[in-house]
Amino acid sequence: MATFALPSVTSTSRVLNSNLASLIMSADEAAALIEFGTRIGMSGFTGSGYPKAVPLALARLISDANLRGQKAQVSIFTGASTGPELDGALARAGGIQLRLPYQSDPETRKRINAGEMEYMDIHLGHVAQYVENGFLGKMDWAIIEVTAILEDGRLVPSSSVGNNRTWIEQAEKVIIEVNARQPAELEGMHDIYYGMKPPPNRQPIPLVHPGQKIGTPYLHVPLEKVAAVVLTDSPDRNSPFKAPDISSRQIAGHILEFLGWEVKKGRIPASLLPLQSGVGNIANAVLFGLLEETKFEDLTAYTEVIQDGMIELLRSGKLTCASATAFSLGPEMLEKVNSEMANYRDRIVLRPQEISNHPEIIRRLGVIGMNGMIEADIYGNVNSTHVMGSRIQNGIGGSGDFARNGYLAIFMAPSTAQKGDISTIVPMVSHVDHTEHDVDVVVTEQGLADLRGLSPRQRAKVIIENCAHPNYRSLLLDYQGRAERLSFGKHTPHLLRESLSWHERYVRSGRMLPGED
Ligand code: 0RQ
Repeated sequence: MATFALPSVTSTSRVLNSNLASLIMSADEAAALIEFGTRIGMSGFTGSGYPKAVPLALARLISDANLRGQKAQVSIFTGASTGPELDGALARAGGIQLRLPYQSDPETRKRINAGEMEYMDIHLGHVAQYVENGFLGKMDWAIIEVTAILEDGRLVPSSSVGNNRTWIEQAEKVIIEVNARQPAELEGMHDIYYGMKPPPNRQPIPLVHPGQKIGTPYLHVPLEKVAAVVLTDSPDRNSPFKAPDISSRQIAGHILEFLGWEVKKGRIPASLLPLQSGVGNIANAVLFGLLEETKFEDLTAYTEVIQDGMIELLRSGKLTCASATAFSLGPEMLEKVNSEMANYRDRIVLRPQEISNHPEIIRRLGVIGMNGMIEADIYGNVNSTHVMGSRIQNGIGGSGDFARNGYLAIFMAPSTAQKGDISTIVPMVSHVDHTEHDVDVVVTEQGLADLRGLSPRQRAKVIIENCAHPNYRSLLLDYQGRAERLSFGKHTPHLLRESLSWHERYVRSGRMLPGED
């Protein structure tokens, strides 16, 4: 069971609507309203803006019920990953039947990979319409963290927007957590678009600049749907970013040099095109690299998460505006940003994830997508999610939304993992998230492979020469040479019995390199 204490809060100053104020109750009372077996849409995106009290109380109820021999579980849908009080507590209680669309919690990951929990890994930009189309069944509950409730009942969103509009609209009943720890200055930073009609009546989304606002700063909730209001006072939880190591700095350096060439060739302006940067330390290192780079000015971002590096870019004035669906800050930066939130209100826009990740807008703006990967193969297929083809790490997140639809899809990773026992450049990926058709550039600390305009055999040469670690380069060249001679077809040459043998060897012996095994 979880070890976190429930926050004790009595302040009602952020609940200005008297009807909703009359529904204030404890997290335990609110959790007791939820029936087991239900489908719950919760707020939360990469450790920001997730409900922090009711999920914990629900995990306790589930744990008690399971101890009594009852099989108590719920299905949890969110924006993306959350925090230990949500994913961690509910997973530990054995309380999650189905989880989607993205997670990064160690306990949840363990249970998914043990086959004890169902997990659907969905493009983040698809979730709202999947639910609205009815593909995922009826939503029973929405549990949404907000910053405040206004007199007329409108909700001031908190540090993430995610799928909150959809959960509130689709769920039968709503529980609102009002978190006094979220800065009141968040009011005005959000842009909730309510203009999305279902096909065949869908209209163009009128967004042509990353900083533009096309909706309203507030979430609307039909007051009769609200079953409970719970007061909290807990911080968002995000793991600190590691200081960029040599390998991340080298990867960042290759990308910046490449973008510099693109500017020189006149293909993109010196302000680049709107940047999208994925989760993780390497993505953050690229942003820090941009900070030191003098060639680029007046940058913009159209992305999912505002990380530490992006805040530094905003502070320096290099980045003029950033559009996202959530903050995703390390603990120190979180404190700093929360204390000066008003400074960012005109330069940061937080939107629903169906808009931050919308293909129409990403294509229109020409976003440069930079995302981490688990592995790439010699033809440019990318695996972002599954270690050795079967063990999920996090999920595809928004990487596919940006890779397929952006101006440039860049995938990056160190050339080896697990102290060199794994090559991240392999003959054939063990799971495919981004096909060769969606990948423009592969980068490791060894170098960068620009795959645009190359046939599969040409791509293989560039990826092996530029990106593979020297310990694996000759093995890859040997594979590719033999495949070119012996393959059934010569367009994308493969030796089928051998193509996944590196993974098979690792699973068997703990190393991809051939040895005495
Ligand atoms: O394992 O934690 O046990 O040390 O994977 O890898 O190198 O720390 O890199 O934090 O940037 O994560 C792809 C997972 C990279 C991430 C991935 C092991 C490695 C380590 C983490 P340890 P690193 P990062 C927008 C976009 C998909 C979602 C996405 C990710 C751990 O970038 O989840 O892009 N991307 N969203 O050792 C075995 C390999 C490995 C490997 C790495 N080939 N084999 N293990 N690891 N490569 C944001 C959102 O959508 C929310």
